[in-house]
Amino acid sequence: MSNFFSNIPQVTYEGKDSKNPFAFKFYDAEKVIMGKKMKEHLPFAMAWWHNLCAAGTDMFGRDTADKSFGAEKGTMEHAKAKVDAGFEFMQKLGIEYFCFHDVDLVPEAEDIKETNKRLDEITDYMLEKMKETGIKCLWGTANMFSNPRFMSGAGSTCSADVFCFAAAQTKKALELTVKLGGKGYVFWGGREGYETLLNTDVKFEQENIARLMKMAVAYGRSIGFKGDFYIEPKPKEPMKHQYDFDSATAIGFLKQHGLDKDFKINIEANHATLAGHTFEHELRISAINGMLGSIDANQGDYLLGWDTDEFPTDVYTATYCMLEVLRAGGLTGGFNFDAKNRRSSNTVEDMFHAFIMAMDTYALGLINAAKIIEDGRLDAFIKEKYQSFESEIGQKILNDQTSLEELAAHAEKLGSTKEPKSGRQEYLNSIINAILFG
Ligand code: XLS
Ligand code: NI
Ligand code: NI
Repeated sequence: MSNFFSNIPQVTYEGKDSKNPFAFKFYDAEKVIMGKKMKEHLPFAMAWWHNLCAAGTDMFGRDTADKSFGAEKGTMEHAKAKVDAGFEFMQKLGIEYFCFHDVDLVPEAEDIKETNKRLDEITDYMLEKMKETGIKCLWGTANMFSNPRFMSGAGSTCSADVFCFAAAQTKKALELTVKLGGKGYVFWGGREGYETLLNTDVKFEQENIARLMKMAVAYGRSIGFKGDFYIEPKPKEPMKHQYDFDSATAIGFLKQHGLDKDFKINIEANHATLAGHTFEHELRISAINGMLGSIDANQGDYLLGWDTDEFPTDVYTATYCMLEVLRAGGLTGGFNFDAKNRRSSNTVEDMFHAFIMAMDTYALGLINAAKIIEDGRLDAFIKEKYQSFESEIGQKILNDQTSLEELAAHAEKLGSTKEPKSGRQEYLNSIINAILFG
């Protein structure tokens, strides 16, 4: 076991009165809520890219954090040091899963054959660590947006050769995901979109993305991948128009191309708000379509119009998220912290503070959501709101046993009618506050 974090103690639950900065105040892994342990409700995952690779570089300045982990960057020694550091980090926090892109793991070589060799080597090493620690892979993916060859997209590229590189990376990343026992495989289409219609054949590009996904399903299943494929919707950034705008758009696309049996949605909180939706809206749309798969648990900033990938601190949002997750019967995937420290929080301690805060936020969300469900007033209100559909005419509508003519005759008989029941939004908000803070 490495000790990059020797000055950080094992992080355990100490309760809300604890002043220990390296203890959970709300996340109590073994505590049972609604019949399941907290750690089962909340399979947390570490994002390899943010936690072990990103070091604070932004458009205006270079790295502020040291993520060398004692090795020279760009070497396989560094790749291994990241594995050591990553597993030590996850163990200290009791995080049971990680997520990765292919090129998070190793320095990308000029020649794809060499990159693949490096990937084989590093995943052998990761497998050893996984056996030692019991830590598992939540999902894998291929980074098909950083390399300049993907400047005009991966599946949506205008170059048949580049399309082959996208296929090669997808193939390899699927093999690695299977090798590491990943539960899911993600497509986040960062460059799958366009800037202007003046140079873009949208239909052509979308059909090619579907072709790539179909081949991925066929190959994945042929090598024993039993998990879910995911689309991770995002409306924009880096592209102006991204094809996977939001959950509803992605679900429509999957159904159109017959991919809906193999795919679910990986919903990122920050992407939801960029699409002009609440996080819980995206979760609900996926859930009612049977496609609530996994979550990238971060948050954005309402003052900023891009993917700030902040660690989640908003307890209301976490509560509404967990309400959706509990009502849907849980996730088949998990909660990946696709989040990074702020640029000026640049120490090892900050890495831990971020995860402790984020895990506590979701623990609070879970505790609150369970209270709301157990309280029952919200569910009872919604049930009552639609009660008129229990009437004779309501039942006819629900059972598709009527027609516009019959309904029109019914309306005419009524002549005029009262408006529907009040939505009582403010009253319901006050119930939520009373449950959260009472
Ligand atoms: C970028 C995405 C990305 C995916 C994985 O905005 O969130 O990090 O989660 O490719
Ligand atoms: Ni993400
Ligand atoms: Ni994102």
